[in-house]
Amino acid sequence: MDEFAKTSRRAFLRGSAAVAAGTVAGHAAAQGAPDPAITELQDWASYLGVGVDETPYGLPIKFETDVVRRSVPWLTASPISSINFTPIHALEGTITPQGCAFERHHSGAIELSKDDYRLMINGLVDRPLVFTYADLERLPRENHVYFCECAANTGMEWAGAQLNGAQFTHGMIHNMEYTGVPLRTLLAEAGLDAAGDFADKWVYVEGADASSNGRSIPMEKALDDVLVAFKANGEALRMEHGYPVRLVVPGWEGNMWIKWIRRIEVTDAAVESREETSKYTDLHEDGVARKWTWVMDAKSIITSPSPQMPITHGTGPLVVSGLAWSGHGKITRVDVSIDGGITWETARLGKQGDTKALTRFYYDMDWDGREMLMQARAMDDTGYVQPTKDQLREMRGENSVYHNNCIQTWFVNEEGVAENVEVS
Ligand SMILES: Nc1nc2c(c(=O)[nH]1)N[C@H]1C(S)=C(S)[C@@H](COP(=O)(O)O)O[C@H]1N2
Ligand SMILES: [Mo]
Repeated sequence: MDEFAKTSRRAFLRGSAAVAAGTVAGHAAAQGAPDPAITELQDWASYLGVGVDETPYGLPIKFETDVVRRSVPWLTASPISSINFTPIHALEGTITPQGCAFERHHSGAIELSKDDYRLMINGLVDRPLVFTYADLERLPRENHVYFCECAANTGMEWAGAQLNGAQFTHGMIHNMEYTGVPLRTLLAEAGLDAAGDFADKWVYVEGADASSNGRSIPMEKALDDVLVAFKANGEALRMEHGYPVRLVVPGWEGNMWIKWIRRIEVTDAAVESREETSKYTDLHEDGVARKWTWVMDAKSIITSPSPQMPITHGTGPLVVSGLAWSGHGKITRVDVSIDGGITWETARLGKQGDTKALTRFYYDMDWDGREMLMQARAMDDTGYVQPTKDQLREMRGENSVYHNNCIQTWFVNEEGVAENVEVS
């Protein structure tokens, strides 16, 4: 074991020396001076580290404590009915750790134990039922990765470039692997099949919190891919994401993903609750609001470089990294522009896009130190192409809030500093 540790340390030293010598812009190589980080015995090699009994549940190391959710205090009147944002600028890959996945509450996050948990199914079913948490664990379950995007994501940007950071313009999104029971399984238990003609029926779904956040979902979607989920990324849901059970409504706006889900009523019409009338409807230029825009259209964002992730290494190889997603299906292609949308190059997908889940894309370029207007545009397997802000504004005007999936622009200056701007 010891021998292995020594060998690998030597291998590492050789590796990093080679890198330093081979990189023209390498700091140590340029100065020609010995780098004490390599030549001197470091603390962490001279003393013993922390024992395994110190961290029964691991937290990020102290050097990463800025990779956290952040909020914009002026956005809402109180932190109870509010939102915070995922630090998407600092994350990689596609899975969002629960601890920094954005939260959106209408009446705060509640503490509801598995013992106290009940889920009722009533309304137009043969057998109204109440499930305990243990009941849910005995039904066949599935695992799926899905993104959850609040319809208000990017909603502050309609009238102009506003918030300076991908975390704030696009951070009302997370992407997790959910474990849960298909809603159709629960509805079948309650005797929906026997009820016969349910094609035009709805479910009205409520949470156990004071806001209840009730939403109507058409039966076709309820029987398709909706999950009643109790795990995310392999572990129990965090309180703020609906512990012990939440609804997962793939590809549809986050508001329908009812947390602390307590009741599912089968109805013959949409309830037209607050959350689907006065909120989460889309104001148009002509003053008319459109309702039931449930699906989140294709969208993308360059996460680095971005205002919180300036280029700090100077010219040369630059990894442009970003995220793309579509509530209609899979991302098939992402293009990147560095000249404000005049010319486009096709980006490389980290891996083939999953349906209704985040897809990572990369654009590997050589930066010559010139100013850039960086954009990404996503395409999905329906053939849809992410629109420009001007295209969206033609219909929606500037006073809309929800469903802003426009192409975002970052201006990067010669120092590598990035800023939220608009091009037209
Ligand atoms: N019960 C309940 N469910 C809820 C909400 C709520 O306030 N109460 N907020 C909704 C909104 S608007 C969004 S965008 C998502 C956010 O999920 P998250 O907090 O896990 O990110 O939950 C939805 N489900
Ligand atoms: Mo939301």
